[in-house]
Amino acid sequence: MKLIQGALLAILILVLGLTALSCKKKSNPVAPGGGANVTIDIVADMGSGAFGSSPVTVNKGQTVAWRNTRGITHTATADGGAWDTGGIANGSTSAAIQMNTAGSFPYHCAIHPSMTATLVVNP
Ligand SMILES: [Cu+2]
Repeated sequence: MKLIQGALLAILILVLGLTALSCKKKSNPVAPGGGANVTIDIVADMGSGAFGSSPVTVNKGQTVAWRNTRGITHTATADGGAWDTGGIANGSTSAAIQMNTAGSFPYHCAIHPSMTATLVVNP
């Protein structure tokens, strides 16, 4: 009988431990649009400084997202059309885009063409 009680206690502790672990995961949700290897902040509504630091360099296969800290919608659109975030509303972060082609990618905001920057993808 004592052996069975001991086994039940062990199972109870195990279940409580697993429950605590799963609760911990839920308390740290991935932010919408988060999880990219690199996130570039949009910090102005015009000019070559609009996308924060530029150029930003990533490795091929890494993901990049853009976070809009401004009051109006922007995009990050590769000049050659290789990728496009679509509209990023104020306070939002774009989907993570995986950069599968090495090279230097000048890009701009499709709504405000004076907003320019460069993303470099290392092979
Ligand atoms: Cu814009």
